[in-house]
Amino acid sequence: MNRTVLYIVFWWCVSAGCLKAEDGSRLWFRAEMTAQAQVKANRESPAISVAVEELEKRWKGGAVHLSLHQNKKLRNLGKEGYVISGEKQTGIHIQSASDLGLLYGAYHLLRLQDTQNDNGALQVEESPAYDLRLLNHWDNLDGTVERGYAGYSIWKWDELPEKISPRYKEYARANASIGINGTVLNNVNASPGILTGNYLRKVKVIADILRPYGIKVYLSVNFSSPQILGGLSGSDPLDTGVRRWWRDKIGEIYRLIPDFGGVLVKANSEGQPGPQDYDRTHADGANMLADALKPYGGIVMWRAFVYHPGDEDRAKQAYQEFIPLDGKFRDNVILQVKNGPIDFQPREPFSPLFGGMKNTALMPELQITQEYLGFSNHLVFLAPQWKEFFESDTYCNGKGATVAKTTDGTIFPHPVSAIAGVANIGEDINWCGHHFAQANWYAFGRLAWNCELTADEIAEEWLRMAFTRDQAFVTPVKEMMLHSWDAAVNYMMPLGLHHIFAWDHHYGPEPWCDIPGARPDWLPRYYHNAGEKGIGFDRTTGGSDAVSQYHAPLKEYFNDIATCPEDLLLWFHHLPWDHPMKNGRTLWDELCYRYDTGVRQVREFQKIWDRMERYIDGERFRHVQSRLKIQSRDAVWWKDACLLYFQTYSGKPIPYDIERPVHELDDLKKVKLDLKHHH
Ligand code: GCV
Repeated sequence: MNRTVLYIVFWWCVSAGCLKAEDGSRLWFRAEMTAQAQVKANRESPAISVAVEELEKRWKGGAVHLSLHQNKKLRNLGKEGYVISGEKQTGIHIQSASDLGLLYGAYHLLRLQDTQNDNGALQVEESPAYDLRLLNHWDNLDGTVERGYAGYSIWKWDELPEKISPRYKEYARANASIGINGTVLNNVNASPGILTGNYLRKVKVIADILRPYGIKVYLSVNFSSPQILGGLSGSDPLDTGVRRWWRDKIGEIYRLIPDFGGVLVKANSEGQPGPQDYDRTHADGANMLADALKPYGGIVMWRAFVYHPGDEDRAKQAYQEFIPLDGKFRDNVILQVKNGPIDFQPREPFSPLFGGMKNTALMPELQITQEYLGFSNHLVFLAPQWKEFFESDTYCNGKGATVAKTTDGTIFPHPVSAIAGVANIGEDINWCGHHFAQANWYAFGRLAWNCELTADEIAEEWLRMAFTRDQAFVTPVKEMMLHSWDAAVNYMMPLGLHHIFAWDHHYGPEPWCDIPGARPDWLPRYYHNAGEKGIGFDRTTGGSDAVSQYHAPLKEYFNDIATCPEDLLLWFHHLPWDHPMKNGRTLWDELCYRYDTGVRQVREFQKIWDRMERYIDGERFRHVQSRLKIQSRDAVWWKDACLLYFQTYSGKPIPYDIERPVHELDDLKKVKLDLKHHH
């Protein structure tokens, strides 16, 4: 072919869309936008325009009618619910009592088209499990992201409000398509600067872009803002001047952003200021902000992530702090509680605050970003972890009182229900660092909408949209995803071990870590307690008694070695190395086998992945392949580090039938990664 012909072929390809880069930038929107569907709506609104446009460009079936109207059935589905009926070829009807319901209905229909083979007669009725489904960005104003592994922040504060990154709209669309309806733009370790007029004008621009997609903006606020920004002598929540400052500031925000969602607060936690600095309680602090937000319908999300160095078991402290305040919060305050009692560990029992606080609205906080799960190097699909959490029985109301039911309004009705996920989004071209980390963002949204979906269903949907519908690819890769969390727990912290990470950055093992003068509750030894006699944290009635924060009969189950789930054994018990496990092995041997299993699982993932080369694009294939190599090496690193270190106490051989260590403990102790984490 001569040059001219080549050139023509090239441009034909570009215009036909066949040269799209498979760099992950399109997320789960890889289907063509070339349809020309007939779409009609009985009303107009910015959200309806988005719905119409999405359907016109992507729906490959008969006419779609969107109708916003009120009837009993639609009202019962709530303001975001919808009904879809009809048949693909002859025509579809989407109905809702609100324009946002129509938008969600449109995305639902398109998802069916993108993931299902058969679109026969449709009869769908949906409404979300949680009212507020939020992302929390731990993004700093200087563009860095705390615990972010996908590059700098997507929020370009120095360019705003003049320059608008095209990513803001793509972000809005991706979130709306999975039902996310709110976002906290900045880090909970909050700079007071976010509340200056200068920044609020930037925030307004983002809010305006997200609004048609049904996404409200929220901000993390620094409790000392009245003092730092307002020049007051302090920030005592009961001081009239302080209260006035907040009222004025909140009023200023609502003049710019009339549908501003509210604030998120990390107070008296890890060095952040808070009401206790003035001998006031968390309720005093939260209620002050709630009063300022109330006239506008805004909410306060007050975090329960508090712990102090001292003799008390860290796992017990949030419960001790907040249970006495149960019922003392305003009705527009929601306590935001991490899934587990410590801190997003690879595996934790659920926090006993769930089911413990009966007169205060509680919202779960999940971590989408993989702070403790190999950053964006490890492939770890988190839906199985979150499902375990949602389905955990708190027994607060007899059997079947799952965490989901205690928070979604089923057992404790409160004015609003909510859930948050700490985002894994950054400016990387593929958004999340690892292509498969996108699946965690996706899964969070889907579960926040419907926590009864299975991890299997979510993985299947995502794979079909993000890669291909070919089952020769989807089936094995889905299996890999569904086992990936289990694998990570095995090679990092099996049997209930927790927090044995490297200091500060949390990438890699450092069970030996000892920093002179460091807070003991920031050191691994505090958690594993390994010694010649055994290993584990005794949280039984004879130990720290953390078990007693759970309802009966769960506390008895956890307390008794015979009934404590082995996956959480060393979370609740300190046991001798030769403690007999249910399968007849000793604890030491079982620990060795679990670490070894984790390594073998990752090697299996590599084999699965390499077989997939012919089904997908080379670009993403190679990227994931290279990350799996890192994960495999890291798994061996974890196994060797933990087993060789614990062996110095157990004094027992690593069972001879498992792979031998390939590292020397002394060498591993010298590993110091230069990874910064930004406060
Ligand atoms: C935003 C953990 C993380 C911190 C994080 C904190 C929190 O301790 O390591 O980076 O700070 O949790 O959730 O507030």
